[in-house]
Amino acid sequence: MQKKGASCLSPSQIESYQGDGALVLRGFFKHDIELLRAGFEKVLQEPSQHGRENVSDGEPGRFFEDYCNWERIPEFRHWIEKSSAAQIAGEATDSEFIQIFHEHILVKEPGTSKETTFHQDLPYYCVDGHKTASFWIPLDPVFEANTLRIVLGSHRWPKLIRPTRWLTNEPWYKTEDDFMEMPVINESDFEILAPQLDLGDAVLFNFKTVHGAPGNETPHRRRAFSARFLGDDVRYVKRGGATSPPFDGIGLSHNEKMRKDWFPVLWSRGQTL
Ligand SMILES: O=C(O)CCC(=O)C(=O)O
Repeated sequence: MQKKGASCLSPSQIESYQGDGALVLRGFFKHDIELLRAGFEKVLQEPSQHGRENVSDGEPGRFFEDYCNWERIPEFRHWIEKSSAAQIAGEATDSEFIQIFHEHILVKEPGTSKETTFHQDLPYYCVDGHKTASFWIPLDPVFEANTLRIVLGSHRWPKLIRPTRWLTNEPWYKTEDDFMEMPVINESDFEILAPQLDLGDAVLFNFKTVHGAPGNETPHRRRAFSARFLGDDVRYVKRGGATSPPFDGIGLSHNEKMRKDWFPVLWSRGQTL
């Protein structure tokens, strides 16, 4: 875990993050893996009401996800509050302050062929804004065959992509909306980052950055811990139905700032909290 205080990112890393919509961080979290693995196992043992299986009956493997557990899982709370993640998010997004949005766990057991379809996270969320940052931290080493794939520069696409349900591929919202369809993502038309990551490495990406992942046909588990942070331009938005996560009872009006009792400020520029 890094100490707060001095800068975490160099000016060129910040420029890359803002230009590409993603940045690979090497070794930043190598002392946090056991902590995050312990929290991860607790969620698997006792999932929340949000826990979701993404592999249909008869398909091989298991792709399970769950989120919004950090307030009941002390290991996740500790990491979110004490690691340098919020500061990194603040520097990368050039924000005056950073709020936690939520954390997310995703596991693909060995022999899972189910892909994570290419998508943007923002259209699933009840927020809008450009200064956003998600960390994808693998808790098992990942290789080209099972790592996260990021479409560089896609955070600048002119419209949001229609979100879909990962299990069935149906549209997430039932109502008419202003989303565009996902283009076919291939290497001749897009620049795709697919980094091999060791324990302690992470990918940081904007909520608008298109990303996905292949299945996990390796003999090893592929666990990933994601943590999602909000910068100072983020506002609440109403979308075409229940969002993911739903945040029922949030009590905000369209375009209001996100409430600080639910989404605490973890870092402010010039101030160590
Ligand atoms: O781990 C995966 O398969 C996908 C991760 C993802 O979509 C995310 O963290 O936003």
